[in-house]
Amino acid sequence: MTEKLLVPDIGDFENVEVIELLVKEGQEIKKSDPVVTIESDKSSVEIPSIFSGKIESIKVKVGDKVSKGDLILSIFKSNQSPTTSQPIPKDTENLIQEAENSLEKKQKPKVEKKEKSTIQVVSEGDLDPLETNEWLESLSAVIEKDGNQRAHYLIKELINKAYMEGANIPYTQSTPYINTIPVNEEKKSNGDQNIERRIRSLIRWNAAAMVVRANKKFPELGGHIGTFASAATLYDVGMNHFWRAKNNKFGGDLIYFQGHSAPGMYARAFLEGRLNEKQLDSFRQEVNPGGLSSYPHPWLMPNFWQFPTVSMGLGPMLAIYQARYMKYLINRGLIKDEGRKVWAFLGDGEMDEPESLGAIGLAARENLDNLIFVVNCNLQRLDGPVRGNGKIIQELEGIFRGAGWNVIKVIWGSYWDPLLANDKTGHLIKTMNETVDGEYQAMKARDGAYVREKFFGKYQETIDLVSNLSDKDIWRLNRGGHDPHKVFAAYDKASKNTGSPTVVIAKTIKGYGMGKSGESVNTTHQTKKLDIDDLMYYRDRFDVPLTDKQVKNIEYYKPDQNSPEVKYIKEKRLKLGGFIPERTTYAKPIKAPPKDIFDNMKVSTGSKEMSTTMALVRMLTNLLRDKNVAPRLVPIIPDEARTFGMEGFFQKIGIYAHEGQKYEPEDSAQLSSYREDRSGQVLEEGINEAGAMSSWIAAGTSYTNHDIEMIPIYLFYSMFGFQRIGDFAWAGADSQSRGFLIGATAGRTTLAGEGLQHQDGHSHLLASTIPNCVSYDPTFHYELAVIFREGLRRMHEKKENIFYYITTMNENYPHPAIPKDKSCEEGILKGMYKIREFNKNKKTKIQFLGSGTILREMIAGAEILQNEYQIDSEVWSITSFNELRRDGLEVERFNLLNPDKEPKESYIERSLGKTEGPILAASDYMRINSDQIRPYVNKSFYSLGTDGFGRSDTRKNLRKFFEVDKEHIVTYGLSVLAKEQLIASKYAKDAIKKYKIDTNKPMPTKL
Ligand SMILES: Cc1ncc(C[n+]2csc(CCOP(=O)(O)OP(=O)(O)O)c2C)c(N)n1
Ligand SMILES: [Mg+2]
Repeated sequence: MTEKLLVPDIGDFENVEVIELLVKEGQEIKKSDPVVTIESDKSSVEIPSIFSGKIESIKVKVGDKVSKGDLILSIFKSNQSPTTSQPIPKDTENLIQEAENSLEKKQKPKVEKKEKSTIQVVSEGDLDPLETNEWLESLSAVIEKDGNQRAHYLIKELINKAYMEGANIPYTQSTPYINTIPVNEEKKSNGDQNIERRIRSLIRWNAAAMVVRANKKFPELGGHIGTFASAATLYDVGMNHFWRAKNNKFGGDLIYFQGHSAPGMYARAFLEGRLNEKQLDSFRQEVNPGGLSSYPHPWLMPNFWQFPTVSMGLGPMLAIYQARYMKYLINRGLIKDEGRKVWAFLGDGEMDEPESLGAIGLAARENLDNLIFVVNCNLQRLDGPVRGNGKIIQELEGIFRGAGWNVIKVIWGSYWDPLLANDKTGHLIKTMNETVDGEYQAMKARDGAYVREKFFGKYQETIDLVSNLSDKDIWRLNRGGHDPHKVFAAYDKASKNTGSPTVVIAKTIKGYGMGKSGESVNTTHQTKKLDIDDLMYYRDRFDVPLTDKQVKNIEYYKPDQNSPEVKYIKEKRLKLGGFIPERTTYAKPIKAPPKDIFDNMKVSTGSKEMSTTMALVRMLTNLLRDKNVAPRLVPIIPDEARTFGMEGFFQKIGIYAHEGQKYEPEDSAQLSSYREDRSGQVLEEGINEAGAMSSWIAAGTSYTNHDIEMIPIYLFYSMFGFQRIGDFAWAGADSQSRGFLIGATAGRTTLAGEGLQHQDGHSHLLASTIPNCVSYDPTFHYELAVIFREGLRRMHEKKENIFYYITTMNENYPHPAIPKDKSCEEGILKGMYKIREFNKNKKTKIQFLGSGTILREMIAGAEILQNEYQIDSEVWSITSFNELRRDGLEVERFNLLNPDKEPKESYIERSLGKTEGPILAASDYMRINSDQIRPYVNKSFYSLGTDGFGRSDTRKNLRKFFEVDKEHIVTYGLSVLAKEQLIASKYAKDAIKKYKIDTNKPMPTKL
């Protein structure tokens, strides 16, 4: 039977132009196949068929204007019954099935019989201790009989009841200052503890030795001993028992190492035979090949480090978004769910960075049970205690628990277990709760006698508790993060947790084992030199088998390849699939789409006006039809899809949502309805540039972390790009991310109404500071097409480790066809090409260099000059001042270093060398943007730009204010020619008068 396909509800738009017919009469199509593309003045969107069948007749043609309810085509419907939901891709279906099968069946938890113990709480403010005790005994009985879950349930019900009865319950997120995992639930490691301790000692020694040796040779090099000294056990347990490497059978766990603990990772790699002594001796000396970088830097050690973490606060966010991205790939059916984990090691001081905690809500919301944070709470940062007057562990527990994380505190080591078991009155826990971090730190800088006095001495009950312990015994009472048993148990639980991310909060001692020189003292962080006595102490503290002479020489200790230690360490790693960290890539390239996919961007739009942002979105819609590129595109937007006209993507490729869509969206009847989907492709990040950038980095490094090349394209307001997330961009560059950053609604005068904080006049300058960022400021749609395709080719086909920053604007104007000149494409990519020549008068000439939308002002100015002042000109489209400068710099350097050779010509010289007249350059950015190329021009050079604060107004007024409109271009052009003595100054004066230019107006930078 014949059905009619009508224009669906397209929201607020009417009379929208048909810009493409995607089907032909007689063609068989399936339900959901796109049939036409329509375009409003803001966005373009494909209309999908709601029937399967053969097209009988098409009722619209390109250029027609359509509205809701108009007939598009009629179709002879096949019998295939329409389905209401999108079919799930095969891979995804299998994955979901697998995941569901692997879900543990919910069972009533088995209750282990354990020794009866009554919970003890000591509180001075207790009105009726007997009554309290009865309640506590009841609770203990419940725990004993029905387990923790039941106890939790009852407590929750009690709180709810009290709340309903009007009691204002003070809510507390933190638990007593003891380990989360009770002793009887600790999973025991099957490792050989003696040999693991010896290995750990050697790693500790070698890590410290490499820092001390480097600083002995070159004191300026610096380095850190204290961080790794506090974290060695946390790393070793992971390395020996938990972290699975990438190999041909498994994708590998991803470990974000704390930046300052890098020496420990090198020291382990040395024992594993991956690094040699010479390399350790080149720690922090990277200029000559073979040096080891100060911190984890994939750019400098591309086969070793995976994640740059040393700029504190980036690691936590990057890890969260990495874990989320991993789930995204799984849910889209692009990688298998192998139970891989993301581990991030963080400092307790680092947790003060707003970014560190900034995304923990997302981690819980997205149920990232593939994510484990380990916060090394050595209680100190660089200058002093993290929370001298409080307790960082308790604070973090509250924050993470409140956000929905699974929290595992590892506070006390095994030596404390008997004491806690004997704490029948609860005074030990009370003391633990009451003691603040400043005291805990001070105690570990002293000795056992001091701890007895200051800690146990607070109550008679605690004095009694340790009365049979010597001061030495008290000193040996260890912290959880230094106890491999406790750490193992915590990691084991963390790895098995489902449904939420886990944070392991481990208490350690900064500079553990460094003795007087640096253990738990405020200066620990910066200790990089140890004198002989300190080294001897360190050796003895960890039983490192070195002679005094070897210690004096600060020799490394490397056991023989056949020693039990080396065999053990290698065996453990072999069992876990290989070495960590290691950075490899086996991703296949993505073939760049054929040039013709961009053909519609190379013809003139005639009188039709559009913005480059819209042209870009159109281009992406085209790319989504390329079978190689389409599945790999990762569009990322921080709540700006509608601003950029991208709402058509919601229906077409869906918004990623791990829970799918549990509600019928308000706009469900509309073509661009807000569609969330478990296998959705768009990452809609909310108002969260840092998160969006972290997603971009995760996707841009997918080729190495997941062995699949992906094409992230992150669109943002250009002002909220580099300026907002500059440090992430730098980390993305270090990570060798590949992908596109799109600074949309760009320009100081082009984004008219938004005003000072929105109007961008410098993002290109910020982009230029990143060496592997290639940036462009195109004006016309064909320029954008040429640049984008080349980006796809260079990054994703040829695998160059660069990324692209392209600005697009929201000003609508007609776009011409690409010039016929064959060298035009080369020029677009190099940074400049001649777009217009005005030579009617054959007298005086000026060269105009224009960029972005200001190029159009220049073309208009050049026309006025020719027609009204008989001045000829050549107008050059500058697609990238940044790229031109890079080329100029390189050529100049070559020429200076090769004085005897024929000098090379920069691209700028090649383009402008033979032209006549002075140069006037302008862009919608600060003058320094175009000034960048001044040294390579060898001609009189002047520039205009938008220096100063933006403000809201019309584009016309803004351009007048910043003096980049066509009238100012004409006037300044005449003035430049007068200054160069090519014309009389009266023409410039006339123009000033004619255009009512106020010569007394202060510089816009002062307004
Ligand atoms: C963004 C940033 N700011 C400052 C620093 C300098 N810095 C390096 S380590 C450090 C203290 C780190 O303390 P913490 O996070 O507790 O780590 P720990 O060494 O104690 O494990 C500081 C301030 C940095 N690396 N990054
Ligand atoms: Mg610290």
